[in-house]
Formats: sequence, structure tokens, C-alpha cells
Amino acid sequence: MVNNDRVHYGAGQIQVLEGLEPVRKRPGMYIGSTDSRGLHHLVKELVDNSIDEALNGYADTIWVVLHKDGSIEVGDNGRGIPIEVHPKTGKSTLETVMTILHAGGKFGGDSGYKVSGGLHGVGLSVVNALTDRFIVEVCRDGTMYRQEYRKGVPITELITVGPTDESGTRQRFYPDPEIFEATEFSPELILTRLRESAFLNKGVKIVFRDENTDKETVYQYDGGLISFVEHLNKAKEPIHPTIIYIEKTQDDVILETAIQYNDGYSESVLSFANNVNTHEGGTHLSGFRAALTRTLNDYARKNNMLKESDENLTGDDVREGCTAVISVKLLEPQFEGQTKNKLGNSEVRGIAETIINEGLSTFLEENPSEAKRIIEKCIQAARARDAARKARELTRRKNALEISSLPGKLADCSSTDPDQCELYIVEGDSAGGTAKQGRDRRFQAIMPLRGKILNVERARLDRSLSNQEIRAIISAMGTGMGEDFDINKRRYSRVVLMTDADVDGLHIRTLLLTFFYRMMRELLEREMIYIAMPPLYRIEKRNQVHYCHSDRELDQILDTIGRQGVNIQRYKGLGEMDYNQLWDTTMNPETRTIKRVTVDDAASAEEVFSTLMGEKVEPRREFIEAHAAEVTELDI
Ligand code: 0RA
Repeated sequence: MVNNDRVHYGAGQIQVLEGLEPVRKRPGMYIGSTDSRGLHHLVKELVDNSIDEALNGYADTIWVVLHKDGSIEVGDNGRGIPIEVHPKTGKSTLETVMTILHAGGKFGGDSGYKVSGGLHGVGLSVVNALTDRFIVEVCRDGTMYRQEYRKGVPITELITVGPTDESGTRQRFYPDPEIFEATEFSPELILTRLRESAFLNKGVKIVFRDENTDKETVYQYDGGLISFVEHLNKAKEPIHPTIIYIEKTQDDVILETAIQYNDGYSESVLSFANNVNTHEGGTHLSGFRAALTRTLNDYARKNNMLKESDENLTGDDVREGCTAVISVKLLEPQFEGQTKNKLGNSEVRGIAETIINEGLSTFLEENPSEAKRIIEKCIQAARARDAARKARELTRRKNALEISSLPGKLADCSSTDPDQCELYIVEGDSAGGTAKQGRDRRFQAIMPLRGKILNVERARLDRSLSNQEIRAIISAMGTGMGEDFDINKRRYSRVVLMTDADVDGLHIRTLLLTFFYRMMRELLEREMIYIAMPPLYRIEKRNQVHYCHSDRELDQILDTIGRQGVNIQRYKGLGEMDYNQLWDTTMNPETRTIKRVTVDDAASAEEVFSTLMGEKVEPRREFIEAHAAEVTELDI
């Protein structure tokens, strides 16, 4: 891998080091965190730069390669980052943007980074500062150039490699293990992000190659957001054929949205600002919602589908079964909220509302039979909501009686400070029993789940609330759910999902994630949900014990410690561990490998879920084929 030659620092290089020092000292300030999410920000930053080059019309292909040595490469066939001497620094423009904070926006002027994400658009120098090694190659004007950096400091001049007939930029880097908690890239996460970028930037071809598996994936969607909605509804049953599409620019805000209703009960509306997924919504989303409610009500009244005595359709009514993507691009986005994923620009609300009001009413006027199906669906939702409200009032009254009594199977912890407390939701009574023996009862509560919880995706609220397991989780959490959810009432600040490492376990975990995603999303937004990662193998040699999570890891350990005199135990489920083993591997805060869940994870869990559990056969077959490798590893 990388050799450890001492880097010789000259005066100029010491300057660079000082310039980027704040980034290495406080990486979180620049990329949010130094966990896997922060690590993947580095990739996104480079990909976004290349996408800007494509949006400006100079590149049509972007590629990302995961190399066997752990490095990652991002390239494009654009103009190539300029290498001419920069008047302010006396160095090449390339070296300038690689080594000076915030230099990105300054050198491009109007030709450059027009709509880069204000949140992540931290610039190349930040990425460079956080890498152990960064190699950049530029092809421009018939010549290939190359320069290499260590921890942000150039260790070569800008070298002229030789003539080329290509044009573009190629960047390859090794994340710095001194900065990141883990430096391994996740192909799944990268693929999800790249696909999202391809949907949001229609026509751009994005190629991903994983050299560990030799698999290549190409994303290119000429339909843009229309393709995105088609994809989101892939495993669902649309109730009208045409995907509604609206695109307009007003006051320097470019707005695009695509909408299609399906026969399900949940809402899947994704929002983006400058290609950043605004998980927490914001002004563009509230404009969208206001327009949807207003336009559908107006149309329903005008066409006598709602009578004078009928109440208006509510926001919930018009969002049931609604799949949509809304994307805005604007000059100076303000990101707010818990995870800085909420668009704050107040002017965008009115702009979005006006554009969508107009576009949607035009669609309804021009497509009366589709309009009729959509309105009928909303009216049905209104009726069901009425019934559900009654059912919920009943449940609430019941809850009021039960409020002092926590669910019987909850083994609560003794601390009452929510920030100290964690709730383990455990698959099965037997594993639940082991966890109770193993836990630290001061701050760890255990709740065993018997069998599967109800799929909230396929049931309306009233049925969900009558499900025992769901009610138990809600009362244990103390927060209420849905519109009644109140984070301040939480009894725990960490919820750990602990299921077996087999298909059933995966299924239960997915059901639970879907439940939290639908009913207590703020817990996910605040990243309070975790997945326990119980090991698959226990390896004992002499008095040394190792645990591992996959066959690959098992091989690696055996290669290291040798195969002789080794005792290997394969856990079929959590129930096979004794309480000491469960504590050591999964529950002890000092040693456990639990993984924090993000809204992204939950959304893709939901996707996996609707694909695997939905009514359509074809997407399910495709999914299983595409994931055959993982599925066998899960040991069906
Ligand atoms: C600004 C100006 C020019 C190129 C770029 C930005 C550029 C940046 C990146 C980052 C990744 N790939 C890129 N490709 C291009 C060129 C200006 C000129 O040629 O006159």
C-alpha cells in the first residue's frame, strides 16, 4: 500500500500545512463527522464537482472506481481543472484549489461552480486535507498532468506526464486513518447516492466499478425525476398512468417535481436542494404540500366531487399514497435543522407553491380521468381517516388508563434520565431472556418481541394501533407516534434493534425500521436508532477468543492466527449465545460494534421492504437476483 517515506517539508509546504490545519483539527466542522457518513462525504464532494462540470455542458460521463487497495477514484471527461499559474498564488490553479481553503468558488467565476451544494460544497482542499494520499491527473489541451499530495501537502511538482487526446479530471485518494474512525467505503451507500445523483441530473452517465467484485453499474436516466418516481413506485401499484411533471424557473430558483399516486397508504415524498437530500424537508417541501392540498381541493370543488357540505381534504388525505420528488436549485441555499438537512430559504416556499399550483391544475384540467382517480383516492383516505380518528380516540382513552403500566414484557432500567438510557428491542423471548441476564440494568432496558410485528406500510393507522407489539413499543418509548409524537417525552435516547443474522432477522429488522420511519421518524433524524451486530462466529484458540461477522472475516482471522487447534462456533441465532458472550459482543458500550442508522438507511430499508413484501412479483425476482450473494451469506 502506501509507503511511509518521510515527507520533506519546504517553506511553501509548511504554509500549505498551516492553511489546511483547521480542517485536520476539526474535520467535523467541514464534513459533519468522521464516521462512515463523513468518509462518504469526501466521495460526494468530488462527484458533485464532476456533476457541476456535466451540468455546465462540458462533461457527459462520470466514473467512480473502488480499488482493491482501499482507495477510491472519481473522474470525469470535462475540461480538466485548470493548471495555468494562478495570479494570486503564483502556483498552478490546480495546486491552489487543492491546498487553499475555499478557493473553489473563486477561480471559476461564472464558468465554474454555479450550483454546488452549499452544505457539502466544501471544496477540494478539504477532501485533500483529510486524505493520507491524493493523486490528481488532469488532461487538458492535449497534455496529461499529474500531482500527488500527502495529508494535503504536495509531495511532487505538477508533472507533465505526456501527450493525450483525452480531456478531463481524475482523482484518486486514500482516506486518512488518523482522521476517520473507519476508512472502508460502502459500495451499497455509494451506489444509492450515485443513482440519486443520476436521477437528479438527467442524462448524465455515472459509472461505478467495484474492483473487489469486478462488478460495473451504469446509471443514466434521460427521464430525470420522472424516472426517479417510476423507480420509487416500482414495487407499488400506481392508480393513474401518467407521472405528473412540472419544471419551471422563477426568480433564479429552478424547480422540478414529479408526482404519481399509488394504491398504498403511505407518503413517499423526497426533497432535494442543490442535489442535497433534504431529509428534514424545508420551505420547498412546505410549498409543495400547500400547493397539493389547495389545488386538489379546488379541483374537487369545481368538479362537484366535494359537495358544499363536505369538509375540505386535509394535507394527510392528499398525501396518502403519494410518491413524489421535488428538487430545487438555488444560488445561496441555507441549510438548517438537526442534521443541517432542512432548507431554510423563506422565499422558496412561495415560489414552489405558485409553480406547483399552476402546473398541477393544468395537469388536472388536461387529464380529467386521471384527475378523477386521484381525487377519489383522496376522498377515500378522508373517510378512512375519520374512522381511524375514532379508533385512535379509543386507543388514547385506553392508553390513559394504561399509562402508569409499562408493557408487561419490558424489563426496564433503573435510571430515569433518558439520555443515559437505551432500549434493546430483541427478537424472540429466548434471546430476550439472555439479554436480560447480560445487560447493565442501570441503563439498559430489554423488550423481547414475539414473532413479527405488523407491516405498517400495508395497514392504516387504526389497524397498526391494535397490534400488540407496536403498542408495546409505543408505550415503552413514551413518545406517542405520528402527529402526536413528542421527542421530549422519550424514555430512552438510544434504541438498539437486535435481531438474528438470518433472513427472518433481516425481515424483522426491516419491519421495525419501517415502523420507526413511518411513525417516529424524528428518532431516525436524530440518529437515535442503532442496529446491533451480533457476530456469526466465535473462534477460540488457546485462551484467545475472536468474534467475526462474515465468512470473509472468518477467513481473514484464520489466515492471521492459523487454522490449527482452532475451535469455531457458528451462531445460528442470538439465543445460542450465553449472556456473557452477548454482553461482550453486542451490549457492552466499551466493546460492542452497534451501527447507527440514518434516514438514508431507513429509506432504503423501506425500499427493500416494499420490493420484498409488495404485491408485485417481478421486482422481487430482480431484487433477489441482484442480491443473491448477500442472501446466501444470510444463510436461508
Ligand atoms: C472551473 C473552471 C474550469 C474547470 C473546472 C472548474 C472543473 C472543475 C472540476 C472538478 C472536477 N472536475 C472538474 N472539471 C472542471 C475550466 C475553465 C477553462 O477551461 O477555461
